[in-house]
Amino acid sequence: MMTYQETSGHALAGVAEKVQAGVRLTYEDGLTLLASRDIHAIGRLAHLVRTRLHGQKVYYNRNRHINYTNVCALSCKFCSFYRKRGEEGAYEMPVEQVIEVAKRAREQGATEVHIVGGLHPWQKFDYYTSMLAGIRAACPDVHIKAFTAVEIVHLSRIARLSIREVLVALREAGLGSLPGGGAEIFDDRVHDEVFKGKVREDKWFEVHRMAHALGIYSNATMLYGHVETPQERLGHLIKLRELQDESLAREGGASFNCLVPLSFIPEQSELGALPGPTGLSDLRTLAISRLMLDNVPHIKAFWIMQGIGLSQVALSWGCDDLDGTVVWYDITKRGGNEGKGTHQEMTVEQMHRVIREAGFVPVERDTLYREIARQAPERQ
Ligand code: V47
Repeated sequence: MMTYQETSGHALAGVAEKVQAGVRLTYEDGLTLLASRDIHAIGRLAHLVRTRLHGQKVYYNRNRHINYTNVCALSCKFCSFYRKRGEEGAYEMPVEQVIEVAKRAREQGATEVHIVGGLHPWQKFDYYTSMLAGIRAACPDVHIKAFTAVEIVHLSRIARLSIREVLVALREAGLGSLPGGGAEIFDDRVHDEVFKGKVREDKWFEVHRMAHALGIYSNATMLYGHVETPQERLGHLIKLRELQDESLAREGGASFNCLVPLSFIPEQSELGALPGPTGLSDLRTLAISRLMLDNVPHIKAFWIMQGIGLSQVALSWGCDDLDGTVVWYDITKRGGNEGKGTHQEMTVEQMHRVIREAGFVPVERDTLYREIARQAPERQ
């Protein structure tokens, strides 16, 4: 039997044959990949799959992340973002401020706002619907990707509505799609050790299953490189693959657009003593995500997490998307947490340079991965 320490070249050749033939990989194949020392062979296989799907294209979008509050009822150990109300650094954006930011982003060329925040204990449901309706009215052509599954469950509790009713109400107010956050690692052991108090995987899946049934597209994430084992990472990917199979089989429904593997940043979190993933572990995880999730079209290297340099390399390790221009991001900040790290931006020019230099063709996309053609390059 194969153990985690040893993968023979022969075993990897068996997996390579399957990938070349387009055959779905099993959990055991995933273990073989995880245990292999041949990181370059894994990269080549992932590159084969991403090239089959997307040729030389690398997608990016012009977006603006808006974190409307860092006040959160939860205290997840991996998170350095949350504050308790009244604590130094705690903030809550009024609806008007969120709308203003969206308007400014639109003026600068953004096609998407990505809105997520903490689980605010006292904010009423109409705060969220007014936020969406206000943005919709002020910038009708901006796609609103908002609220993780964890926030959706929180809203269903405060509004005393079912998950279905919350999603329908949010969509009526302007919601376009759901981001993938809050998934972390789908495993009860990891849940209880690192994010006890947060909804478990059943609720995360219930929200995304319902969204897909309602025709609302969504993304998925995986937070890796903390206390989870490689096997638990693999289990996470396979659970996502199963829901995607189900969603794709439903006529007229929606599905996952992409997986965003999030590289754990220990700085300033309660898990600050952990070393965090290395570059090779990032590349291996991204590549194996590409290989295991044969039914999810896009794998995103979110440059905020993996860093611009490694994200550029990741484009040859299975990734076809860099996310966006971002501009402002408060959930994780490299190099300290004193409020200085929130301006995190890649301009369109930088995006093109990074992609071209890696040998790919930059393609601007909208949230649903439709290509956008612009007359002349615009600055953001
Ligand atoms: O759910 C929190 C993660 C997520 C840390 O859908 C951390 O397109 C690393 O989900 N180190 C929110 N990660 C971000 C997110 C996301 C980002 C970009 C694109 C999309 C998308 C979704 O950030 C949380 C959590 O898993 N996170 N703390 C940390 N210390």
